[in-house]
Formats: sequence, structure tokens, C-alpha cells
Amino acid sequence: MKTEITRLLGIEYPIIQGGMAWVAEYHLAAAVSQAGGLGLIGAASAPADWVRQQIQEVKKRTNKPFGVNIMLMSPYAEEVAKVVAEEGVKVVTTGAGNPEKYMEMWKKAGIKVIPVVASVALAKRMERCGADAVVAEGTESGGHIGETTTMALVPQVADAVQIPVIAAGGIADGRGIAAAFMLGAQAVQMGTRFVATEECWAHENYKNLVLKARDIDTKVTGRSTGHPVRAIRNQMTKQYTEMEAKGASFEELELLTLGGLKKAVVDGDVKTGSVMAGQSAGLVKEIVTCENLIRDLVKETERVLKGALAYE
Ligand code: TUI
Repeated sequence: MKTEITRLLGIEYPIIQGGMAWVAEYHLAAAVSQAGGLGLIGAASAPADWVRQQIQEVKKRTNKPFGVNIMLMSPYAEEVAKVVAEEGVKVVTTGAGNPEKYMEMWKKAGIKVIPVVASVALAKRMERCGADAVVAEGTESGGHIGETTTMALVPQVADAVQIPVIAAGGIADGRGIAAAFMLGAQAVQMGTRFVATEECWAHENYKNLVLKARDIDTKVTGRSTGHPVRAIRNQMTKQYTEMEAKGASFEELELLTLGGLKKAVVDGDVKTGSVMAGQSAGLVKEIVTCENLIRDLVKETERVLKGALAYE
């Protein structure tokens, strides 16, 4: 299954693991890369030294390409941006902002830069400033999201730019991957599906909530603050909605969601923590190894694509 993205990144399969805050640490990233996809370390709001150690741990476990996702709202974004260049990381994805000011440094270091975008406008801007590809992330995704659905966003981004497009949001199986190709994507990025893997170190309570989730079980909080975040419904999302209605301050509301992610992922407090996950959680039914997951995803995608061609 070779595409422009597998060639660009030197990977076997066009499957990229999302750079999920707290969840995407070196065990998961190394396992995904070793299985032929692209594993990512989620730098989130972590200090640069933590990111450097994570990079070194992945290097011990695989010789295959892997990347780092830099969350641009992090207070450490600038330092992390330097660390990835120093450590010779091959691929950087960015989220929650515009990475333009780091582009020159990363290109000089030979890094393939893939900004995550939620709009056509940012995709075009990223292409102009030298991005190698973009991830078009639909509102079905978990965590910090945009407004447009994957189904509508991916073909519009694909029409607007010449660089390859990676689809994200709502994809968790071979049908979704095949559909993404039909929409003009050259690869997919999946987050929620990779939470439910053996190699993911998220707390088992977090994983179990993903497994239990139905189609309607995610909720977006923070539309009023301009920082919409999708997570699995729980006591926290309920409290957030109530506080939001009562006109709570931005700081009070942010504390509930963002401070709550660590609580859910690390401590397993899935009642008052923020269990960020995408709408595809309803498709995730079992915990598997990354190797088996990627093998099955590829097999299913090929089967679905063959079926689609039979209609010609
Ligand atoms: O970034 C994500 N998903 C995330 S980040 C996160 S942790 C977090 N921490 C602090 C604040 C907010 C979140 C949990 N999930 N996905 C990529 C993504 N980027 N989705 C949407 C965007 C985005 C939104 C607005 C990118 C750029 C943008 O505006 C850029 C500009 O300045 O024009």
C-alpha cells in the first residue's frame, strides 16, 4: 500500500498514530513505527527534557522513522522545537496553532514538517511556508478540534493544496481508511484507535471507557471559550457544561479539561478527569497489539478497496 506519504516518510503503511497528549509516549510510538506505521511522541505541554528522553527511548527500540507532535500552545513549544532538530527527528507534526516561525529551522535540519490543520485557509498557508504535507483533522477527532467534519474537510483541503493530505478524525478501521483515500487523502492519522492497544500506557480505566463508548458518548466542551475539546462524557463534561452555562471564567473552565487529561490518562480518574477521545471510540471494541492492529487495518483496507473497484 504505497502512497506519496509512505514514500515521503519512508514507512511501510500509510498509517500515522496521533500525537495524543500524555497517551502518545515512547512505548506506543516505538510499537507503531516498528509495525510499519509512523509512531509519534506527543510533546503536549511537557518540558523539552522530557521530550528529549522520550526520543532517545524510541531510538533504542526501533530503527524505523518516527516523529514528534508539537502542541504549539505549550509554554515549552520553542524549546521542544529546538530539541527535535538537535535529536535528528525525521518528522514533526504540529497542533493547536501555526508553526510558521519554526519552519526554517526544521527545514534546515532536514525534518519533514506536517502541520495539523482544521481549515483550508491554514492548509494553504502551511503549503506556502514549506510544509511537506498536512493532516486535515475533522471535528470527529478527540481533544482540541475544529468545526468541519472529516468528510467535508479532506476533499476541500486536497483540492486546495498540491502537497499530500493525511486524513484524521473519525477513522478507526479499514473502511475509514479506504474512505479517506476516496476523499483524496494519501494516508490517515488515527488517535483513539491506538489508545486501545497493548503498548499504549494509558490507564486501563481510560482504555475501558474507550472500549465501552457508544456512538453518542463523546461531548464537546469549551465552544464558548474558543477552545473546543472533545472527550468522553462523564462527570467532568457535565460539570463543565453547567459551569459554562453559568458564565464561569475561561481559566476555571480550562483547568477542568486540560488539567484533567493527566488525571484520566495517568491516574485513571475517568470521572473527574478529561477522557479525550474521538467519535470513532464507538468503533473500538478490543485491545490488540499495534502489530496486529496495523496488519488487520491494511488487510481490511485492501479488501474494501477491491470491493469498491468491483462496482466499476
Ligand atoms: O492539537 C490537536 N489536538 C489536541 S491538542 C490537545 S492538548 C491542549 N492543550 C492546551 C490547549 C489546547 C489543547 C488535545 N488535543 N489537534 C490538532 C488541531 N489543531 N486541531 C485543530 C487545530 C488548530 C486549531 C486552530 C490548528 C491551528 C489553529 O489556528 C492556527 C492559527 O493561529 O491560525
